[in-house]
Amino acid sequence: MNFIEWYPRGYGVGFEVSERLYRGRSAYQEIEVYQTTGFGRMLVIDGTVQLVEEGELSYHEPLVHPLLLAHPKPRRALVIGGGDGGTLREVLRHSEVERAEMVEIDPEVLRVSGEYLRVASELLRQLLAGEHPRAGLVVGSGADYLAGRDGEYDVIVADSTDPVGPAAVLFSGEFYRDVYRALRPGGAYVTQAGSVYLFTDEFASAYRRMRQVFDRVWAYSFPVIGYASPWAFLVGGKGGYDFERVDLERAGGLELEYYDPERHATLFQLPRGVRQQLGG
Ligand code: AG3
Repeated sequence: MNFIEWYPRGYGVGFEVSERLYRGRSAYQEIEVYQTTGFGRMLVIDGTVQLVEEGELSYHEPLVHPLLLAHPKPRRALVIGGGDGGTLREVLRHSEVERAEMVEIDPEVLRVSGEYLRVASELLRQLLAGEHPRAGLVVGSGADYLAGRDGEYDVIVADSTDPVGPAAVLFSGEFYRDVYRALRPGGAYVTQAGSVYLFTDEFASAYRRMRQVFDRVWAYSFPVIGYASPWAFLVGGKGGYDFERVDLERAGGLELEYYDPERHATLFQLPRGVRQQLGG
């Protein structure tokens, strides 16, 4: 049996699966968990692959660590979405982070991830019980949570589904303005931004929208297991934040498997045509 996620133009990304372990409809979306034969369990939302257990680090590492290693002291962190817990788990590996919050809109994603996936089940249990010493959980809309906040966070990480459905608001100019205001001076924001080749228009328009709001914007990509790769990411900086300079000493303690801080500059390699579409 196969599970295939269909992207535009008949491009598919698939896994051989032995069974479906869960399927349910929450107030926001359809959630499924499959057993793949080669990559552990797989979380699928509205037919799109969110992660495979044996490969999720190829997404969570390049999403979280470049942003935090380029910040001199990321003390306060916010994760928007990421209800499986993988993004917050990576954020908390940075000992500079004194306090992190996760705002997830869909309690069913938290429950199903905790029950079926070995991504961050102990972390999710602690969050749901309000027992984590450095992290807190808010069940609600990230956009509502951020509106009106001013200068509170050093780093904000958005780990959302694609820019259609419940996450569309997280790619709007209004949301980017709220993010910018919520950052402390020298702070920065990162978001996943879709498939470089298959969602190029969405990627390019999110890039341009972010450029209207942030002081500096960087586009980068990484090959992610389970997604139509390379996958795009966008960083928006406030004030003097410099995404091109990472702290290699701090990086040394992280024992990374995919993202290589020594070769940080390779993140910025984008196909020539895509660069042109972004506008140079
Ligand atoms: N967040 C979703 C990434 C987007 C996947 N899109 C797709 N397959 N079309 C991943 C959640 C992992 N914490």
